[in-house]
Amino acid sequence: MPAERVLPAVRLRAARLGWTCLLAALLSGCASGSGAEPIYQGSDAPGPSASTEPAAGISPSAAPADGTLAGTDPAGTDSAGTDPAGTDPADGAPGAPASGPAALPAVTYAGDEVTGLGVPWSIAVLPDGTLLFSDRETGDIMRAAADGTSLVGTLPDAAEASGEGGLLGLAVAGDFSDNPAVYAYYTSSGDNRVVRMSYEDNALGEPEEILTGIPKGNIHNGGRIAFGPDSRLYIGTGDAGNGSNAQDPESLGGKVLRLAPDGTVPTDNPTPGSPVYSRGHRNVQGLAWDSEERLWATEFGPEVDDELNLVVPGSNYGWPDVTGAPGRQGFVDAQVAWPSTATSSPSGMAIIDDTAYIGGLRGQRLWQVPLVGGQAGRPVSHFDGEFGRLRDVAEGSDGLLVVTNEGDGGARILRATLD
Ligand SMILES: [Ca+2]
Repeated sequence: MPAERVLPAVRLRAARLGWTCLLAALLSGCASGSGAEPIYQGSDAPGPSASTEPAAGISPSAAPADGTLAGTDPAGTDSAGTDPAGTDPADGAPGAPASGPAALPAVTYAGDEVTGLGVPWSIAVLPDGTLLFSDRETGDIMRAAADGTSLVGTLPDAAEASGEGGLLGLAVAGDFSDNPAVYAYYTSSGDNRVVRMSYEDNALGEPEEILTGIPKGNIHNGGRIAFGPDSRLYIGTGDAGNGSNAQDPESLGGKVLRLAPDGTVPTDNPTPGSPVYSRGHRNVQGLAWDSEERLWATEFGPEVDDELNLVVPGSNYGWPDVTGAPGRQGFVDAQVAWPSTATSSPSGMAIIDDTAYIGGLRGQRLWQVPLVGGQAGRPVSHFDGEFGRLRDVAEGSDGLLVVTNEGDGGARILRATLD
């Protein structure tokens, strides 16, 4: 199944190379075009893109040539990679809009929403604007609203987790107003799991198991959960420190999973009866959808090749066999591969107006990535080092909400406007 899904994409990209090379050859000769990895030809779309990215922290020397923008804009060749679709309107890319590139919104820090936090990991925004956020170490789920901040519930066994585990992702469904419930992903004594709790009068009910048996480890526990535009619950997991989990179709580790809100497996999942939606992931901590309802996911790489992936159901994203965008048959290349985890470690992500906003942990910066027609453009960074590690990003009532992750009371949720 993966091969069937992947090959058409490769063909599409190969078709674009004609355009790419025509343009790129004028600039730099379409260097690797005839090699085994035609896919990210356009990445070197060289000069122009680099010019948009002086502050991004992608090492300038590495940026153009090493696949930083892996496959980001095979069609692109365009400046900033923002215009892949625009350059190849005839390529038949599904859903590719004909609109051209637009300047990326300016991102401006606009104050703190909540301060003095412990180890916040995830935020969920309720329809009335109330914020819920999790604390990884205490297992607390807190509420922040105009009338103050309060505790709405605790998952005590999450607090016993060690390493990177604990209370991780939170999510609320689109029908929250009719069926108020909060979903949480946490590390228990024996596994990682997803539970649902009713939410009434600013308090959570007893947790009900939605999915159990996700492998746990000291590292790579994944943990992001989000409801898609299809009202399904998507779950980003990690390999729990064992790379083979990611390729094992029977393991829930190293996957993007998809479930109905009640925990049952949707009949239209790629593999009947399996929650596995895509595999070959190392540690997924960001999930969000663009305007065409395409799912994007971030994951941590091993020192190199932090990734932003366009998730195609049933596909294989390579870990642990490959990382980044090597163009290996049977694996889907990352659309963005940051050459060093020192500049990224991409965690939570929000997509607003087809621009992704990604919190960088080790990189201590907010990455902004244009997404056009299912292709990522060149990342631009903001807040480099200003607020420490950035753990999660969500869309707020007026721009972004960003969770910082300094620990020891130094963490906060800040606001940023997009203009
Ligand atoms: Ca990968």
